Amino acid sequence: MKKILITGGAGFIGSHVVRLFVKNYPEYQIFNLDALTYAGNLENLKDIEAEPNYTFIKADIVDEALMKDLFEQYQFDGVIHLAAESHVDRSISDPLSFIKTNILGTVNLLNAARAVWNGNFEGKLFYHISTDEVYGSLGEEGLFTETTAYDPRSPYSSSKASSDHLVRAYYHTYGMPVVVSNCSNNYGPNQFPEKLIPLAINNIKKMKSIPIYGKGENIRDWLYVIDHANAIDMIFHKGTTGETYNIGGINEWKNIDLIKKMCEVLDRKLEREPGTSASLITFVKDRAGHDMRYAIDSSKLMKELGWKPSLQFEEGIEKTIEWYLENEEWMNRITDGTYEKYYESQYEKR
Ligand code: NAD
Ligand code: TDX
Repeated sequence: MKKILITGGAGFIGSHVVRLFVKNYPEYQIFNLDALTYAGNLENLKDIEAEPNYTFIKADIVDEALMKDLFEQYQFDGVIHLAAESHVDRSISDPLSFIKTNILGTVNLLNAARAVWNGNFEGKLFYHISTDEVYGSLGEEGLFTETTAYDPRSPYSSSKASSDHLVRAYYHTYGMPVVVSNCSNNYGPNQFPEKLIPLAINNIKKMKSIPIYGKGENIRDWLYVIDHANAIDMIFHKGTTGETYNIGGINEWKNIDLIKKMCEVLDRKLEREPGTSASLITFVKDRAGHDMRYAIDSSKLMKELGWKPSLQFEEGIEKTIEWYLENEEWMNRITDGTYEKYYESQYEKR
């Protein structure tokens, strides 16, 4: 039985990847390694926690000795590495924790895998999950491709760029089989409400103001999280070693238009007068170094592996909003005192 280590599996994207692998691959033993930071939530996996091919390991990837011990103990065959500090605003207030987890943590995993695999790479793979933010910021035209030069501009994206380079360095230097994918903004169930979409849903529901940075003109490409998980499955199984794959939704939205669209859907679902939710929109001080536009060319993944996004955005955002409205308890449990403190520190001075 193959042993697959998925890091960060209690987080937003990781939880969908763990569920997909546990359900679709009974022939694999899936190990979910997660430190359970503020962003990690085992409630995201309660439907699969009793499955015989699922094991949870609470551990911090920054702990070098522990990573070595765990690799020796379990002899993992494959790694899908998602654990990271993932929020740009937090990276602006506290860059060091991003350097520790995203750079040192990744190197600890690479070293632990290298020590245990010991040059015998048959059937082994280290798959690093990364972001389109490593490519920097686009103007009105153009798309990021796999050959776009790296130009990260936030502590978060710089730490992810660094980890991408290190993963590729282990391929070139030690011959370790690796693959990297860089994806655009994900949305869907289980996302922590520090990110724009769940934050806006939560605020609209509670009739709190919706903070839009700057003029709301920044553009993001949004992909439904299950489509990302499906792409990860394909790349893990059929991707070419040493290659990079870009993953995107072909779905660009200006922040303000996205929020207006969500306000319409929420007015309808919450049976409010049209325009009620949009009245909560509040323009606030911009994010420092705010990247203007991200847009991804995923044609390599589409042509080589036959992937395509399964959901139109209209359907995806309806499903997402429904999920958050139906899972009020999930939201209430994570927006506790700690979240309130974070929210005040980020937004009271904007
Ligand atoms: P998330 O913040 O929701 O989850 C991160 C998970 O990693 C959490 O469960 C957390 O507990 C765990 N973690 C953090 N530090 C750890 C440590 N030191 N040791 C072990 N576990 C630790 O993040 P996400 O949005 O699900 O993103 C997952 C990955 O995908 C990240 O690598 C991120 O850079 C990448 N990514 C995210 C997006 C997006 O839109 N969210 C897009 C492209 C790529
Ligand atoms: O309150 C807000 N108001 C606002 O206008 C927040 C939280 C965000 N924004 C803007 C900033 C961005 O232009 O909305 C856009 C989306 O912001 P986030 O949800 O914070 O995502 P982003 O910064 O684009 O990064 C996300 O996509 C790439 C993830 O957080 C990263 O982990 C991923 O790599």
